[in-house]
Amino acid sequence: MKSMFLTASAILALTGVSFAATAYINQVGYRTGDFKELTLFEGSGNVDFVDQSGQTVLSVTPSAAANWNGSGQSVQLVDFSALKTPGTYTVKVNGQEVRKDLKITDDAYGDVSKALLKWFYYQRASMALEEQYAGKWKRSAGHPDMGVAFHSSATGGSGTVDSPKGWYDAGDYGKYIVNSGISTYTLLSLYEHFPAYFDNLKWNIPADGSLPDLLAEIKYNLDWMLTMQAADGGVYHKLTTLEFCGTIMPNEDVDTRYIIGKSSTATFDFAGVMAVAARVYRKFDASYADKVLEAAKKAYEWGSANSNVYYKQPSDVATGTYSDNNSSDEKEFASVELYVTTKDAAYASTKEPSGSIPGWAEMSGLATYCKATHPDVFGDAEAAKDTLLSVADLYASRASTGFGVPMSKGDFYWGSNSVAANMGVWLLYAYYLTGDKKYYQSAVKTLDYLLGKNPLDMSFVTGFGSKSPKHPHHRPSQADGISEPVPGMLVGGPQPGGEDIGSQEWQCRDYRVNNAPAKSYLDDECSYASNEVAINWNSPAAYLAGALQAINAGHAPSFAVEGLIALPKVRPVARTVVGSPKVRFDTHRVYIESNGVRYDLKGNKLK
Ligand code: G3I
Ligand code: 9MR
Repeated sequence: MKSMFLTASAILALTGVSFAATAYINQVGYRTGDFKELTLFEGSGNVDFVDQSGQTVLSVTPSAAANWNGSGQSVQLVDFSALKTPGTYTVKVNGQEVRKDLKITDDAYGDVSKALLKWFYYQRASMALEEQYAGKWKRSAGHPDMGVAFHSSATGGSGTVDSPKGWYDAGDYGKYIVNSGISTYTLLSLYEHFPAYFDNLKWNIPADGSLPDLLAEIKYNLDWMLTMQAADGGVYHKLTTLEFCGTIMPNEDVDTRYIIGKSSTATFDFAGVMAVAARVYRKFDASYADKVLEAAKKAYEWGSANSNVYYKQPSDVATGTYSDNNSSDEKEFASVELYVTTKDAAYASTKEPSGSIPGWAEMSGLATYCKATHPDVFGDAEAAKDTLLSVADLYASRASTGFGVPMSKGDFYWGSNSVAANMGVWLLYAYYLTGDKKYYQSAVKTLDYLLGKNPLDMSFVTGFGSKSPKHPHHRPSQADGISEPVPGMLVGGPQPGGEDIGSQEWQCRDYRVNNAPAKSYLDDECSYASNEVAINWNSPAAYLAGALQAINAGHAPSFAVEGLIALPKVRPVARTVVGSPKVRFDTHRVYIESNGVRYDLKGNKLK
């Protein structure tokens, strides 16, 4: 039988109504000299870029429309890299104005990259946040975590232990070793890849100057993690109350906190993180490096003898579980990192490299990073590199069509924004190892997604972009009486699981969109499954934005291929450079050479 129904577009065509085009952009901004792309929905004709004086400075024909299974939309990609003059532009599609907020600036990611890092300061337990650092988000100290008792599940623990400091995990005030593991590792790797860049970068946190800000911040959490190790080397799973508290500030949450559980996964995560920390902190504080390395070795030993002690939530506990009944990936992560630090054959590993995107329960991809970037240490570094590149090729090919992002519909689960951010990080590793621009550009596209080039048309980082989350599930932001949420937080992001939907007063209305996982999101405090924040989500976003900043400031990881860094546009260099300066680069950095003397890009003499 012939259909008696007309399609929506046919009706609109008959009535003469046309769809309004939407242009999805990175709302925070595009870097002047960089690759630039927006995504167009329901557009027809050319896309024009109009400057403040009303002049059309660029006109682009979009790519052919393609479907994206994340949102079920048919969209076109618009490459406007040719626009290289800083400014704010209006975007017109077929003559119709669709955006006024397209920004191009030299330092587009500068503020957001620092804010993503600074958020870890806002998550600090056991100390007050002072106005000079925290601004209007200043708050009293909460959770001293001194003399904490052991829950009966924390085997071997007796009496009490002082376990202060550390970062709150997320929107709740718990401290969980498993999630601290991947978060702390990710930030440590950012420093390890770009030490010269982060030695000088500051974002106004309390620091005595003995460490760069990034390492001072990380140490605040490492110090807490160290308190979670038992005398036998095993590591307790978490430090929380028995139940989540209400919507209150840290100092108001005075329920008793316990050390709960002990697990193989927490122990191996701890071992891997401390092994990296031993390398990173050695040049600043050798005795701290020795201490964390000893802790790593003891943990590894306990984990190896107890590799299937899995966390099971006790019946009287209701806080986050981070349970995972497979510790082989955590062990692999700990093995390779301990091997790099010690070169001790006891930590050698012969596991096949994994192509799994890293996550709190899936650490094997981090071992792939480690092997692929240490060809001098691992006999199978080439195999790890092959795996890394084949996964990166898949991400890059996805990003070359559809919405221009590496994610596919199956990637939208709880914390989807961290899946995206980790894909961006993965792509950067491929770029370091090959210098192939397609990986770099795909990483930029991933950051664009997080900052607004997505079907929700919003930046997922609080305080950044024309539209950003206003009501994250984050107790301090909900309870502090300040209308703007704490800045620099990446929310979990869209996903169709709907775990927070229900009829209780603290639950959400159904916000899922059929066949559009990438639109299944609610900017409401109730939505812990799409709008919570978490340290393991901010850390890969901070890595992605921070690494792009470092690369564009002329830095590269020591293992990167020669010529990784594109020569920057030669800008007037500091007057301290005399003679006829030439911009040069080696595997580590871009520098200026003049009369046989080398300078950094600011004109400081290099050794
Ligand atoms: O990994 C699988 C994936 O392979 C599969 O395709 C997908 C589809 O179902 O599911 C994925 O598993 C999900 C897992 O997160 C991935 O990490 C689970 O469905 C999902 O339920 C699980 O959610 C976790 C959530 O706690 C509930 O346990 C989140 O990862 C985790 O980030 C979150 O953590 C909470 C802490 O417990 C407490 N503090 C706040 C924190 C953030 O919300
Ligand atoms: O705030 C909690 C958040 O961190 C967790 O991710 C989430 C799922 O475990 O639970 C939140 O707490 C809620 C609890 O589970 C049920 N009562 C209401 C709490 C606040 O929404």
